[in-house]
Amino acid sequence: MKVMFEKTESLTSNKSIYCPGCNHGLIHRLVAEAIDNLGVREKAYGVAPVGCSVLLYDYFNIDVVEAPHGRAPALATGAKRVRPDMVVFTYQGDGDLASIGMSEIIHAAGRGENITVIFVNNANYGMTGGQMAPTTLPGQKTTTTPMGRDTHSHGFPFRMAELIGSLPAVAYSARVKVTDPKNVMKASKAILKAFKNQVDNVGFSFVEVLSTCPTNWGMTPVDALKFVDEQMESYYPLGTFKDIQEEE
Ligand SMILES: Cc1ncc(C[n+]2csc(CCOP(=O)(O)OP(=O)(O)O)c2C)c(N)n1
Ligand code: SF4
Repeated sequence: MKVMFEKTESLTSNKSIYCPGCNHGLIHRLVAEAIDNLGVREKAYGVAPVGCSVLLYDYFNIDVVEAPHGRAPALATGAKRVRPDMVVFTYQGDGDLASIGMSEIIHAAGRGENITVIFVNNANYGMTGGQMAPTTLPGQKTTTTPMGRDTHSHGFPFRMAELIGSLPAVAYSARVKVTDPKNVMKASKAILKAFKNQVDNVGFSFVEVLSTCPTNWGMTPVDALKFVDEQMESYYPLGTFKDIQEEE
């Protein structure tokens, strides 16, 4: 019988503690598949953030280190420079990457470190109860913006994939979503490319994945997917914002 689905080698069999309908689990799977496809499981080295994916080592069957808040790109830089043979990636939420660790990510991208960054944008601080993040949409209600994000006093959200893509030393920056099978396939390709770039020494590669947080958004998993499609994507367009291989 043809095998339609099996566990990836780079994931453990541990049960996830993510909330029902959260996209973190699916995004983990895509990262693990990329590592398996490239045959680099033994050389893979993940750097976990603060936030809901802090327990990355429970789910990935690879070496994972826990970085202090927002410092994953700095830790990944050190690891990759000491062991260039390793395949080093960070996996970060929007609070971790675009708020607490904004400086670290911009400088790592500015230096063009040969690492892979997976950025999960769910428009709020998930783990700590749904506070406003730098990515919260204008008008979006969170626990710290109960009247909705007011751009006059809270500023505008950062479009990280565009920002990173504007830096000269960056090799690849893209934004994807995982709300349906077609887009999961596109996300899978982008994540694979971001890892392959590192293996091929192409340079700093960044993939932003629009993601759900049904718990803090106060939505069903289905409505949360619709929110990504109908609200998030209009502020955060999908696409490739930098690809030096395409430019050559
Ligand atoms: C310097 C600092 N600021 C804030 C916190 C609290 N904190 C821990 S996890 C977290 C949320 C991170 O959210 P995000 O990165 O968006 O990931 P998610 O949980 O949504 O996946 C916060 C604010 C902290 N521990 N230290
Ligand atoms: S709080 Fe949000 S981001 Fe965290 S596991 Fe639950 S749904 Fe996912």
